[in-house]
Amino acid sequence: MTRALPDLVLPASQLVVWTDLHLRPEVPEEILAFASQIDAVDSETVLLLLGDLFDAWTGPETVRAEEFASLRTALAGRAATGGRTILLRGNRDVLMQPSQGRALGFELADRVLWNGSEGPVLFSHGDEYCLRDHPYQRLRRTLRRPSVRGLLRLLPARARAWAGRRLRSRSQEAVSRKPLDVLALDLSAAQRALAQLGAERAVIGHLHVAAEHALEGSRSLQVLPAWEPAQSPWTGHPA
Ligand SMILES: [Mn+2]
Repeated sequence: MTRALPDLVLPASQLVVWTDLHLRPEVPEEILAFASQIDAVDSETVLLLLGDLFDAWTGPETVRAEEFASLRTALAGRAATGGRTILLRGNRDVLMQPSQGRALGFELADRVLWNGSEGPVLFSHGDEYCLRDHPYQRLRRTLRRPSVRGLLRLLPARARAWAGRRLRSRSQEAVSRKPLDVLALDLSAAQRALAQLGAERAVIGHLHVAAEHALEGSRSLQVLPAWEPAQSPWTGHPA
């Protein structure tokens, strides 16, 4: 049993997309760099983040640190001018709740569909296609179980932070933005998702290294690289 957020259909607007930022208080210069990149996105453009905005989201206390002040200000400023920001939950922010996203100025979703100039595009974090990583898929199912998430939310912030650190040290991506095993990717899972939703192209993050995979027919899967300071975003024009 998993509880997925409903798919979101985006309007015909310009998109600016980044993924896998893995922001953490230990690297404040990256938080500052990303905050200025947010400030540079105009309010007509939808800012879409494909997951893992935070290196480990354990609850609202994650962003209370002084190091995150510039990010909080940038997100709130964008929301105040009517700019739309959407975060797709990655494996590092899977415990985030929609109300917690709203409090920071963004919408939370698991998948979004967008009608681009080159056909309908399905955006998601991409871990749902990594079916060959069996231990990770077990962990993913556990963390998405409403009972487990409810339990985690009841823990005091300090206990959650401890659990988050334990989880990170056990995860194969203990190093932020380290390349993940591309062999875990099951292209037929992406193919099925695209066919179901009538989309032509899947765009994901999660693996941290840019790649392009041809699927059946004219369909394709694009993996975006993990964000780095000063990296240009993926941009797209609506149909
Ligand atoms: Mn990641």
